[in-house]
Amino acid sequence: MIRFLTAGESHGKALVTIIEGFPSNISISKQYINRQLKRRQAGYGRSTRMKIESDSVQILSGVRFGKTLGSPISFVIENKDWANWQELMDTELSIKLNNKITIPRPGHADLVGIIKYNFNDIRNSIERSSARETAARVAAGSVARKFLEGFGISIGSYVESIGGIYSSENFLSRLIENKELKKKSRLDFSINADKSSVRVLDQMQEKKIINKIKSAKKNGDTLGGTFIVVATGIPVGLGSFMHYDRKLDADIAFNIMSINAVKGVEIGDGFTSAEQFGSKVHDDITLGKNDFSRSSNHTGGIEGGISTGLPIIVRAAMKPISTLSKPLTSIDLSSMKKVQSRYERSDFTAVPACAVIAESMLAWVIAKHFLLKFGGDSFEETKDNFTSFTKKSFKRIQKGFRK
Ligand code: EPS
Repeated sequence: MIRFLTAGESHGKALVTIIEGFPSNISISKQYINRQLKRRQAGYGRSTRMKIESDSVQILSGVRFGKTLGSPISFVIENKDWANWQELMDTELSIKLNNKITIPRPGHADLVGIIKYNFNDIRNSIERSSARETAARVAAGSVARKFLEGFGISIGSYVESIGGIYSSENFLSRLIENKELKKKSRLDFSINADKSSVRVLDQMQEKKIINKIKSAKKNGDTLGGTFIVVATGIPVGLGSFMHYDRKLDADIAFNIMSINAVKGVEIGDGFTSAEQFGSKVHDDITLGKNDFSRSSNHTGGIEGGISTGLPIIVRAAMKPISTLSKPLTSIDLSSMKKVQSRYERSDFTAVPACAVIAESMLAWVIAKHFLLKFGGDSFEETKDNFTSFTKKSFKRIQKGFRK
């Protein structure tokens, strides 16, 4: 079973990732991971912090001559901004702070964090709850992504809406109706989304969104949005209905919901399907040359907690960033009086980045269930197991049911 841990505070020295459980002989390079880190940093509406950071990974262990060893893989991503925070984030000094943070920002982890951990400075809540940590997750997800690419699995995303501004074209319904993604492993829409400063697929929509972000900035406000993540080239049989915690859709929902500020996750056309007759929702089973398929993909590629072989389609909602320069109401903990909330440098929107982080988390979950199904200590062994199953499973069913 693969697992990863991250460590690091937003303005501490660095972020650390430790990954365990991948087979040996997966090709991986610093450049490959850095490309994903760069995608995560992009997007109109980020804070000036993104001008300071240019995330790049140092591989400390688990890789030799560009291939995984099967041993724990560890990465470090430096926080360049640490140079400006050294004294405030020192691990040993015990300085008397004049600038302790005493006013919790509504919507953030500030208040719940200090109560839970008994802190006397809100800075201690802010640092680890910051979405800066997601850079370390993208590093982990990049190893999963590279591994899956070796089996023809691709993962991509696009932003569906920001601040309630959608495209006039419903690309998601085309995905669900199976009218896109004819080629198994190319996600052209994701490549196109990368060309947009807010990762949308429609230029008119992009213009409207940028104007809305500008007006949010002017008014000291922030915006959230929705995004779609898709994985193609998935074999049948990832996940299981045997136990609640082995269901692929449940695990995806957990992993996507774990991303900072994500408040909703949907697989396929989850919420709209609740309004329809069953005849409009369930996907007819069809027969290909050597496999089964479906006429449409309302289930988002998962039935009974198991992958169907069709693209996995996930939609998620990110709430607006909680730090507003237009103050909300809070309580100053040093006086216990009602005050206006404080402002700290922040993003105005981070939906484009969130979609890239969600790609990494989806890659991670799929790699996890892929290895649970196919196992293997080396990439070659996993490949043998995978090839044997995908070649033989359909034939076994044909033979087993033949009268
Ligand atoms: C974040 C606040 C901002 C973001 C940060 C997440 O950082 P700062 O407080 O230093 O301006 O830019 O995101 C990142 C640094 C990043 O790399 O994504 C927050 O409060 O979650």
